[in-house]
Amino acid sequence: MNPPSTLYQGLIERYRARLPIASQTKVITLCEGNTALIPLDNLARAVGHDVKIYAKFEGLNPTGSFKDRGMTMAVTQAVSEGSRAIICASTGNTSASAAAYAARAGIRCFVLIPEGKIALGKLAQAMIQGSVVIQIKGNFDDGMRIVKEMATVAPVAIVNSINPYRLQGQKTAAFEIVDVLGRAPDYHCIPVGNAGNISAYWVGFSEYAGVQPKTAACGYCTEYCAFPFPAVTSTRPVMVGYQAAGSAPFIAGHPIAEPETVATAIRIGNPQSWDLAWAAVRESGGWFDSLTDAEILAAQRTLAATEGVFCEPASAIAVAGLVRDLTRGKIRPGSLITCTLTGHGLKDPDTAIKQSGGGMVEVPADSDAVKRAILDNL
Ligand code: AN7
Repeated sequence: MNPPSTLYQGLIERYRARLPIASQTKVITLCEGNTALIPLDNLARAVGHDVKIYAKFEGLNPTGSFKDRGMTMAVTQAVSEGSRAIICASTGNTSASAAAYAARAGIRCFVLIPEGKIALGKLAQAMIQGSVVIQIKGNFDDGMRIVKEMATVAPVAIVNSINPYRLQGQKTAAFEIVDVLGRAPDYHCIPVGNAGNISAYWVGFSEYAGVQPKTAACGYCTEYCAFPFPAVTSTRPVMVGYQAAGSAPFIAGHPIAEPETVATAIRIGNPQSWDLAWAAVRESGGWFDSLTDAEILAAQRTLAATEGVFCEPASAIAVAGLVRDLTRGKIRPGSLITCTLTGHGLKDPDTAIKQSGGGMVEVPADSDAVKRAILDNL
């Protein structure tokens, strides 16, 4: 029986005409994408500039991060090529997403994670979704190096963002932003780790403007979808990428051997999409910058406490960065700004509880005590 025509069937169905996928291919989907674009009016008011800020809340994807956009494409492609197993290195979210799509497709999934440096929620996802979790005594970059080797010695398909289908799926977030706003934003602010997502957004914004990005080696497949696509809008945003200070190779200008940050999702020293990300920033007239862990955590808190939007630390860096750049005048007043909140706050409950300042009032189980607690805190 066909699904009802009103059912949202995921981003491949929605944007099929712009994706490299054959019509007969069986799609592996969890109905990812179509995430909310949430106005951050309290935040804009607090900054005091005449700006409109929207958050693309990618934590609302089925496994709680933007990775699902790329994973539906990568796993669909891998299965269509006959793969029976996939593999990835991960700081957490990629493993959670890969495990979910592999479960859905009925294939094996191997994930390499850095020992002790992955948020609890992500580990729980990878484990219960039946992937083989391989914890290495090393960091993400070590894992990435080993995964690339494994693909040459074992029948496993890599689903990290070096897989071009990943970026093709992830570019749809930019499409959705333009579709909802009716135009491209003036600035798009985004966290940068392995640098796939900033590259994918640039491809998406460029395609919608009818422009092929100069460095388009990200999975264009002329067989199923080739330029020129019809333009939907005439402009592209300035792309701004933010990194954690202890893990900021794009600021240093070279890989970092021992990256460190509380935002474990972006604890990456040797980004694989180095050239693509630089191309996105240069072509768009944008920039990279870094923020300290304290600034990242403060932004996570502010966003949760003043907008009710709970994202993970790595995502909050986009808000921390855009507020600072607005204050400094790098982002012009009057602008339309979008930012990507890449993952849900529930991914990393430990960090949230630790930094919420023990906001709990303990009282005996009687109504007088509770009443006092209420009146004291009104
Ligand atoms: C929440 O899961 O690399 O710059 O292995 O989980 O495209 O790498 C995660 C990356 C930002 C950075 N925000 O995106 C992984 C992994 C969150 C993330 C990033 C990640 P890229």
